[in-house]
Parts: sequence; structure tokens; C-alpha cells
Amino acid sequence: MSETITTYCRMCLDECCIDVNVNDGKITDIKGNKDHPWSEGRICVKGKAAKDWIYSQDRIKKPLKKTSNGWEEISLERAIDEIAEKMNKLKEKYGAQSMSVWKGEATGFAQQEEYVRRFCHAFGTPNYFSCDSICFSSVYMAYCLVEGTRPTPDFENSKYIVIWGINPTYTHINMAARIKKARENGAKLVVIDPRKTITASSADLHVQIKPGTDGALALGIINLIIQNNWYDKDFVHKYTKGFDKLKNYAQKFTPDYVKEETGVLEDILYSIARDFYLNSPSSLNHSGNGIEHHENGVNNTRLIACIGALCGCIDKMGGELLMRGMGSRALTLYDEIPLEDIKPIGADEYPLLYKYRKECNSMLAVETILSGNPYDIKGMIVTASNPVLTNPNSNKVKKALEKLELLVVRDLFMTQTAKLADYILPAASFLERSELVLHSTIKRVGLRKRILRYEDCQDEYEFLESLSKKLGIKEYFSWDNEDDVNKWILKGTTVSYDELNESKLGIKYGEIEYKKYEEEPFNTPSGKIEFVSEQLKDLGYSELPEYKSPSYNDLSYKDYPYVLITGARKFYHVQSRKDTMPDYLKEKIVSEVEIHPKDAEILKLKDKDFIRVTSRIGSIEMPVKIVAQTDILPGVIQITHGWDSSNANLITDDLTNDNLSGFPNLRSLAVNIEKVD
Ligand SMILES: Nc1nc2c(c(=O)[nH]1)N[C@H]1C(S)=C(S)[C@@H](COP(=O)(O)OP(=O)(O)OC[C@H]3O[C@@H](n4cnc5c(=O)[nH]c(N)nc54)[C@H](O)[C@@H]3O)O[C@H]1N2
Ligand SMILES: Nc1nc2c(c(=O)[nH]1)N[C@H]1C(S)=C(S)[C@@H](COP(=O)(O)OP(=O)(O)OC[C@H]3O[C@@H](n4cnc5c(=O)[nH]c(N)nc54)[C@H](O)[C@@H]3O)O[C@H]1N2
Ligand code: SF4
Ligand SMILES: [Mo]
Repeated sequence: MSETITTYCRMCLDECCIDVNVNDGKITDIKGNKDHPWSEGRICVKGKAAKDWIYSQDRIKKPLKKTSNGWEEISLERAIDEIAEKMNKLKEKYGAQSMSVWKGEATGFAQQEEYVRRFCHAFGTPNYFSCDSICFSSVYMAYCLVEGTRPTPDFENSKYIVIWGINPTYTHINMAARIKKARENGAKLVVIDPRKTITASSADLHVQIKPGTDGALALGIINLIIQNNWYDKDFVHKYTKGFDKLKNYAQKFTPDYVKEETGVLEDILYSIARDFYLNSPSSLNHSGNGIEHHENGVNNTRLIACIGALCGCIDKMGGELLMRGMGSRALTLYDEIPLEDIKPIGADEYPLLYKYRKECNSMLAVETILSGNPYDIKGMIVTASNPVLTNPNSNKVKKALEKLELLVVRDLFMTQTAKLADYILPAASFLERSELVLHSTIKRVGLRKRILRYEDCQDEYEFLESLSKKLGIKEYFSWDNEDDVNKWILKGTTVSYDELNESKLGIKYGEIEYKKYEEEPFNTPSGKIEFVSEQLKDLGYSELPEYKSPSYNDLSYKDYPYVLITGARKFYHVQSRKDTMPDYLKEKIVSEVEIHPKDAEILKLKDKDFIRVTSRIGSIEMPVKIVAQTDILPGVIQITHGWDSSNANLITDDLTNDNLSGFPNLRSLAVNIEKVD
């Protein structure tokens, strides 16, 4: 029997709508669905390759237990029994907080994340860790501080789009398509990036900024906007707080100062400030990982947020929209079982990360496991993550995970992290589970369909439900299956589960509403947009989004004269999911250091020669790729992370962090380079 099932890809976070052809229970082809308004038929090589990825011979399909004779296959029931018994023992001996869960990027956010958060609180531990300690939370916090939530850029209706440290052509193909449409309608695109990415090379303006200095550029723009009276006085007067303080602070960021700090010339600075104003309120800013992974990431993002607010681009067509959610029910148990008195790891050090994201800091997870301070963490379940390759300071991460009394890893493959586990549980892929899929930009909800089933490969819900049964906390996982959870989540929304289940392309749950601030306050303590933040002041931070020059400029780093960016994405794989891709994609994924021709000349390097890159944390050796003159700034090098053989995170620093979010510096790292003979 042959059928086509419409569902959503989750090889990356873009969740394109796909048509999956199934022949006698086997997937034969995956195509983009042309009718879905989110992805309009778009599908990338990774989505197409999902079929081969799922049927990979290397996939783990049976639970494995580490024994003195190596890995032993055991039954699922026995594995869950033993894990539950060990967890209960840890609880008895060290307290429930000694157990933790670490959730990664691959299962996504929303529902899968909430299962895990629910489980932690049901068990009695506040220690939920995730890849969000180094992704998204920082930009989210920054926007929460300024305007109460992170806005959604209204790309399609925009006239002036400034994107900072993001490369959507590779990383968010549906965003790239929306930007393209806007440009067809006359919008201008500015890309701010130290590297000439594929997105930058087609932009109207590429601003090649020095890594980590975006805050200084934003302040230069703010200064010009204010000095030239290019801001929306009425909006600023009615809806914002702290304008005078921001104005005074920004005065120092003259074009000369900005040029010195960022490398951006005065006429470029001037043209961005002027054109942003001239096109307002249909102008917008949007930023990606390139802004987050620095010691000053939160304040730099706050400053970018201030530009849109000054020009009154908030919640207006073509600007930065503050979207209302679907009103669905949350699976978390924060009200029922708060646990804040147990000191979630990192909540003292990064109170706002915990306030806004209920996220325990993953760098401090590693620190706590090793030090036993403020208490012991002895057990961890890692799901959909490979922190040995993706968290900074890999040797330390490895050492910490090895120290645990219980490490359970749920994955589809034998990853570098799985190798350290006591138990590996085979996980269901995105085509083997059912869940709600939100495309909040277009206010649409869809249903991911369960298409395949491998007996022992549990989805997140099945796993946590079966574990909770053995742990005596089954009452918190009382739904029969994920379909029932989906129904529960939707209750109280305008979307009926039955309708959703029958619809092929999901359901629109609302219309975009503009200028909601005219009727309701911003979701900040003052109810206004906050250029300065009293809650930060109360917590002992500066109230202003102050700019801090990157530490690679400090004298103490004089022996590390180059600046390393890590993690710029490639098209053919996601994060550390590289060795598990089918061979025809693996071939295209090479590990290399991008380097400017001038720097290559100084070191007498040819393409593919090996260099040693050394930071304060350690060294790695890998081949160079000499890029074109304009592709990267001289003195800056780039290594994409996720390779086992030359793992960039062996040299990234887990404890040089943004003081507000705890995010590590992954993109303005002082390093030295030498030729390897
Ligand atoms: N140096 C440096 N490090 C970085 C970054 C950087 O820019 N520079 N970027 C950071 C960012 S933004 C992120 S988000 C993190 C991501 O870091 P991680 O969360 O570690 O993400 P992945 O490396 O993609 O690992 C995901 C794992 O989940 C498995 N998997 C796939 N599908 C499923 C599933 O359905 N269920 C389960 N249980 N497992 C599944 C995959 O096989 C893979 O092993 O990395 C960060 N690390
Ligand atoms: N193909 C593919 N798609 C992905 C992923 C993947 O691994 N592969 N990962 C997914 C995930 S989890 C995430 S979080 C997103 C990330 O999506 P993006 O944010 O687009 O990711 P990157 O390519 O890491 O970073 C964008 C740019 O930031 C620039 N940059 C570095 N430092 C600075 C700086 O100081 N200032 C400025 N202005 N720019 C800087 C880099 O040169 C890079 O070109 O992508 C998602 N989509
Ligand atoms: S961009 Fe590619 S990998 Fe990401 S969801 Fe779409 S098809 Fe899948
Ligand atoms: Mo990410």
C-alpha cells in the first residue's frame, strides 16, 4: 500500500511542512509540501536526507547497558527498572536535586521541552539543563528586559531589514524566503557580520564588523538617531522609560569612536541610522547566534532592541511584532511544585536566566558535578543532545559526565556523549512521534504525525511515562499517549484537536494584531519599554545596557593576537549531527579553519595546511581554508563546531561568560595560531 502523509520536518528548527511517501510501511521519499503557507514547498538537503538518516544502519534500536565486558543489549523494561531504582537510590542518599535532565536541540522546544521540565519537577529536582544555556535564552532575556518579550520580525512587510549575526540562507530557509519576498517589493537588506556569508554577499549592504562589538555599533546608531531627531518622539514619550539616560550614555559613541571600536566607517554608520529612520516604522532588526555568544551578548542585544523602540517600529506593520500566543496549556509544574527553595543551579548567579527561562545554567552544571558545590549532582538523563561536542570546554564536560554515578543518554546514535553513559536508550525520531507544531510567525498550529515505529525506540512522552510509573510519580504522566497530551494542551484554545487531526495543513489560530500597546502595557516591570532597567539595578547590575569592549582587546590576552569565531553554520548538517548524516552529505562536510589570505601569507600557509589554534583552554590542530580577501576580516578566523576529530569546543571557555545570562564566549575568543610542520 502506498500513501502520502503530510507532516513537519524536524531535522532542524525550521519545521518545514513535508509530504512523506510511505510504501508498505517504508518511507520511500520526502518532498516539500507546496500548499503550506510557512514553507511553500521548500525543503533542504537535510530534510530530504531524513529518510536515509532514519534508516541508517548505525541507528541504535535496543537499550544498551555498559558492563565490564562492554555494551550489553538489555530489554527496555529491565533498563527502565534499573534506571528508576538507581534514581530512587540517589534521591534517598543525596536528595532529589542530585538528579538532573539535560535536553538538547534535536527534539525541539515547546512540548518536548515541557515534558522534561514537568518530569524534573514531578521527581523533585529543579535541575533542568539544556542547550538553551548557549542558545536563544540570551536574546530572549534581552528583549524581555527591554520590551517584555522577543518580537517576531514582520519581514514580508518590511522596507528596511537589518540582521545581526545571523545567516538565514543556511540556517532559517523560510526566513530567508520571506526576506527575499520583501526585497522583491523594494525592501533593503543590511547584514552585520564579520564574515561575508552567503546572505551577506547578496545583501544591499554588508557591514563587516569586528566580533563582539555590535553593541558599540548599535550605540553609534542610537546616538545619530537621537542627535538628528530621527526618533519617534510621541512613541518615546508615551511608551518608553529612561530615554534621557540612554541619550546621555550614547553620546560617547561618536562616529570616530565607533569606527575605532567596530571597524565600521562613518558613512556606513550614518546611512544605517538614517535609512532605518526614513523607513520607520516598517524597519526592523533581528539577530542570531552571532550576537549571543559573547561576554556582552545580552547588553548588545538590548541595544539593538533600543533602536527599533526609538524609531517606534514596535508592533507595527513591517516592524517588530509582539505576538500573542495560542493560549495553550503548559505542561510544566511550576505552580504545583515550585522547588525554588532548592536552589536551581545557576539561579543565584544568573537570576534573570532563571526568571525568564526557568533554565539552569549548563556551564554551572558541569562545574557543580565536579565541585559538589552548592550540592552534589550525581545523576543525569541527557536527551537529544551531545554536550561533549556542543558545550564549551569539552574535556571538562567529559570529565564531569564521567564522574556521575548515573548517566542515561537517549539518542538515535552512539554519540561522543552516549559513549560515556551507563545506559543508552534508543530514541524515536521526529517521524516516530506525534506533537503540536507551532509556526507562531504565521499564527498556525499543525500536528506532527507518527509515521514509523520501532519497538524499543520510545518517544519522549513514552519514556518519561514509563519511568515515572517505576518511580512512583505516574500521576503526573497520566495521559495514555501523546495524542491525549495533544488534546489536553489544546483545551481552552480556539483550535479543536479533532479538526486539527483531520486538517492536512494545520489551523490558523489567530490574526496578527498591531499596536496592542495602545490597550495593554508592555510586559515589563514598568509596563513601558525600558531603555534602563530598575530590576537590573536592584539586582546589582548597571541599569543601562552598557557596552563592554571584548576581552580580546585586553592586554592580558596579548599572547593570543587572533580572534576566533566558532560555530558558523554549514548548510549540510546541524550542530554535532554530522557523522550520522548519510555518506553523500558527510562527504560535503569538511572540518577546516577559515582564514584571511593576509594571515595565511604571514604564516606561509597554503590551503589545507594544518595549523594549531591555541586558546587559554587548550589547542586543536586542523587544516586551513584560505578564503577570499573580503570573506572574513584579517585577524579573525572561524571554525564550525560539531566535529569529533577537531572539536572547536576543546578550546572554548566555559567560564568567561556574559554576567547577565551566563552565556559563554564562543565567538570573540582570543587565540594564537601556528603552522604545524
Ligand atoms: N563552539 C560552539 N558550540 C556551540 C554553538 C556554537 O555556535 N559554537 N552553538 C550552540 C547551539 S546554538 C546549540 S542549539 C547547541 C546544540 O547542541 P546539542 O543540543 O548537543 O545538539 P546536537 O549536537 O544537534 O545533538 C543532538 C543529538 O540529538 C540526537 N537526536 C536527533 N533527533 C532526536 C530525537 O528525536 N530524540 C532524541 N532523544 N535525540 C535525537 C542526535 O542524534 C544528536 O546526537 O550547540 C551549541 N554549541
Ligand atoms: N544548516 C543548519 N541550520 C541550522 C543549524 C545548523 O547547525 N545547521 N543550527 C540551528 C540552530 S540550533 C541555531 S541556534 C541557528 C543559528 O543560526 P544563525 O544565528 O544564523 O547561525 P550562525 O551561522 O552560527 O551565525 C550567524 C553568523 O554570526 C556571525 N558572527 C559571529 N560573531 C559575530 C559578531 O560578533 N557579530 C556579528 N554581527 N556577527 C557575528 C558569524 O560569522 C555567522 O555568519 O541555526 C539553526 N539552523
Ligand atoms: S530547513 Fe531543511 S532540515 Fe530544516 S526543517 Fe526545513 S527541510 Fe528540514
Ligand atoms: Mo541553537
